[in-house]
Amino acid sequence: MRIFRYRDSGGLILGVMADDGSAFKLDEPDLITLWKAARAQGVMLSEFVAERIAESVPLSRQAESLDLAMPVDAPEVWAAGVTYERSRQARNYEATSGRLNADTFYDKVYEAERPELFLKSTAARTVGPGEQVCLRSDSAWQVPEAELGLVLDRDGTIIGYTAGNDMSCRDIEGENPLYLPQAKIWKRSCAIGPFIRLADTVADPYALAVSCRIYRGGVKMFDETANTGMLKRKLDELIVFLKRDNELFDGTVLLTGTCLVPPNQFTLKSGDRIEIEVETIGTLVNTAVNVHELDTASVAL
Ligand code: DO4
Ligand code: MG
Repeated sequence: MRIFRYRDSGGLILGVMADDGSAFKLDEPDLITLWKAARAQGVMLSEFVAERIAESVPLSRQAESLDLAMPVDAPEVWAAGVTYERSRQARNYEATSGRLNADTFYDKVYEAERPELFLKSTAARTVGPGEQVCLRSDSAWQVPEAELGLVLDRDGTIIGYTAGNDMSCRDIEGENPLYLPQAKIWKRSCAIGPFIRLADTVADPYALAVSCRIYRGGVKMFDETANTGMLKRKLDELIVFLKRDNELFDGTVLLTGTCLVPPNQFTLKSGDRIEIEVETIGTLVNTAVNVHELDTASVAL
């Protein structure tokens, strides 16, 4: 069961896609209101939504053909780093000018009890499906990072799972790790969506294929798939550290780290189409543009 939002003439509408693919409109304005209503009744969110579906007529269109929007207004997006071996290798490469097997702080954080967690984005910097993500003007080595996203409530309970893109500048981070905020945070450097699969309908979050595809002028430049089974950390472990002495807000998204990195020679260019797919959750599609080319009037691809 997957939650989404779509635009129609009346504004943003909350919807749910049932397992057979049929889509339904929900009366609640957003996921958090829905979550609270299920909690107030003491039932699982999927049960609560299933009852609604049973009483409703499906929409005449498939969810994918609607004008999909960001599925939740995440007040903050946090991200975990170096949670996969592939990310550790890539970070070591960029930090040591290719001298692999160097013992770096990335090796240390990969093994340490405390995970790397950083504030990735705020609501105003995060975009949804079909929207443009931006390329920094002072970086010559930029990549998307395909990541499983956890949608959390204020207690750190996982409401659902989504797909996320942690846009990253490898040259800026590689030059000096203290530049991490600049390598990670700028205008439209984070995308999430389009679907949130309800947590209580995911049998095993450690068995999801994650794919990243990049197209340039219709030509596929990168296409790889990994699996959340390769995650070094447990999701609960990441949440425990995120919550520690910290205040979380309903709808916070925690990206769990990338398991896919394009070849070292690759950098994103303006016009590239980025597809990030998480198995059973959905495919997030965005186009990269230079900041000065941003088309704020256009939200759909
Ligand atoms: O250490 C820097 C960030 C790494 C990261 O974003 C990732 O592993 O996904
Ligand atoms: Mg990342």
